[in-house]
Amino acid sequence: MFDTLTDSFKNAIGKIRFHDDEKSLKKATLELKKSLLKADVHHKVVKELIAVVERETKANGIGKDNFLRSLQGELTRILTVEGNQGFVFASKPPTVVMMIGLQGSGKTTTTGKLANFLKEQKKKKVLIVAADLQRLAAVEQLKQISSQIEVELMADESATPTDIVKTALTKAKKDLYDVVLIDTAGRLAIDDELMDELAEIKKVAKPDELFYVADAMTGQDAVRTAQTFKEKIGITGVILSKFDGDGKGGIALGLAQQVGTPLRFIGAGEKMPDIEQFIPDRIVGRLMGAGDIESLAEKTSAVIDEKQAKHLTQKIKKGQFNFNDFLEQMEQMKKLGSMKSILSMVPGMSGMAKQLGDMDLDNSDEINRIKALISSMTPKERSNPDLLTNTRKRRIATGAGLGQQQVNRILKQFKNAAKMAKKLSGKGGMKQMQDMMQQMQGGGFPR
Ligand SMILES: Nc1nc2c(ncn2[C@@H]2O[C@H](COP(=O)(O)OP(=O)(O)OP(=O)(O)O)[C@@H](O)[C@H]2O)c(=O)[nH]1
Ligand SMILES: [Mg+2]
Repeated sequence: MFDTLTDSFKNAIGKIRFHDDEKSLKKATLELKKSLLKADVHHKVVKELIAVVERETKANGIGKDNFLRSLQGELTRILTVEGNQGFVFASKPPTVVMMIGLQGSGKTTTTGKLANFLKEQKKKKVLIVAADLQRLAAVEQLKQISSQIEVELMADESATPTDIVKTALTKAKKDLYDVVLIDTAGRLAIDDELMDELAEIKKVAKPDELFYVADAMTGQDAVRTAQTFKEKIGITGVILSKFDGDGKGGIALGLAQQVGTPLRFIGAGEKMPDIEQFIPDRIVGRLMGAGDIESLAEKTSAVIDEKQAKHLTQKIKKGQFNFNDFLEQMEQMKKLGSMKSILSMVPGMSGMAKQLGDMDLDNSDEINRIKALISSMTPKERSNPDLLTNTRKRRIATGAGLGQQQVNRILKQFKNAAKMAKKLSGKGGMKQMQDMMQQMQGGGFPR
């Protein structure tokens, strides 16, 4: 997610040795400055960062370690501004959140993502409120999203936004909801009518949080509109959406400083799991190529059921991994979000995430072929891959619309994967895994 920035830091750090002179420091800071500007970090933010890193490194002794430490400290300082971090629950539920922003910035999608995050990772009861009654399609969109993630929605096309918010709050208190998320309407540009409507809703909702949703692809414009929304309505957090489309990523660095409001979440993808908390020291770890094990652990423990995982390991050990297990695994993987974002949290793997590109579990041809193949099997065949004789394989191939060779290839792959998993799960397997990881690394920072 932060590939370009991570590369910038790596290049700059490469210019300086463990003990070095002022000339190399100059080279390193120049490299840093150039690449930060290229990544779209605001020039004022860059200037300040460079000045501090240069001053501190000189004071502490010019060398790689001091340069790194200073850079790390400065990045954390830039990303940390006064206010809440991640999602903060009100002392008395429900926590009321109002989502605001320009048209098409991603408010509705982000509302769904947040609801999904709160439900899956924090195990909370969430109510979504459709306070965007401008367009019929807007309510329809929210209906689709909330039924997909199985979260309650409050919508009434004939009510006014303030009325529906009132009704929703009463319901939330009565039915003990933990969080109420209010999706509001957007406009192409900031106008008085919109600001009045939002102010009205705010008066009724008395939100604990006002999240401004900023489209990362609009760059510095996102910063300016955030400032205006902050002045006119007041905001307590910024969510940067469409970060997947912004190859440079610099906007995430300067945004909090420039607006003076903490960045709370980053959305990077159109799917519901594609959202991450923005916690400054964790993000700095990732920027420095050190991964973010904490976030990864949170994400996986919320999605992966420990009992089920143990059961599966047992099966793998006994060589009983079957097609049903495979389908189940795929469903769990999907809940984790994109492969790329998962890999970027693993120390030393960010480089690999870049090479891998985005493997989409819904749209990958290969995975669709495997799924088609499995759906053409009888329940017995699914739970026992050894049953697959040639006659059965031919029937399955026809059913799945695949060629005989394709079927053979996929089945062979499946067998090999199960074998490999069995091997890795056995004695010394962990060591093999680590060796494999080590070989794949080499992308991280020298430490
Ligand atoms: N690639 C990508 N697309 C996104 C992301 N967030 C939202 N989108 C897409 O952006 C488009 C607009 O998103 P919406 O959530 O409808 O935006 P909105 O702010 O609710 O728009 P209005 O209600 O019209 O003001 C949709 O096509 C979303 O799928 C993201 O993080 N990444
Ligand atoms: Mg919307």
